[in-house]
Amino acid sequence: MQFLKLLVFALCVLALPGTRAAQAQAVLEDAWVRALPPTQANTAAYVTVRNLGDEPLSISGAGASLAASVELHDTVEVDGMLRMRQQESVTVPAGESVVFGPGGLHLMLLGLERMPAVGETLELCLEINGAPLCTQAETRRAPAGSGSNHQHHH
Ligand SMILES: [Cu+2]
Repeated sequence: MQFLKLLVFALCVLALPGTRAAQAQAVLEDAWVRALPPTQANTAAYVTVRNLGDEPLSISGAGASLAASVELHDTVEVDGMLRMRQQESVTVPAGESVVFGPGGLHLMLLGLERMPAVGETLELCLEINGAPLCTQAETRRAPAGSGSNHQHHH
């Protein structure tokens, strides 16, 4: 009888829909912000989003300290030119990871109050299944050869 109660309890917890369950599934790793010259008003941030659960996660927005807004961008090649395309949302399949990194998907920090200094940490938040999940992102210079000349024109 005791076992049955426990089982029912466990099933109820597992069945909790939506936000809290989704949050527990998502892990943000290796977040960083690209340092650019202080004259730039925009920059990019990168992070790896791991989905530990067995349901897909949907990233539908983002925010960061110092930035007026943050957009989800992908980088696509059009006629030999790299262009950025805004994404409405990014899906992280069950049990997989999505990497926001130089030359691919990235988080576009727009309208910065000021460019963060190398070593400075910003709070970076992703909206995952409708609820914010935040991490600390350190500002770094992009490693050589990782598309550091890639300019963000819109
Ligand atoms: Cu961009």
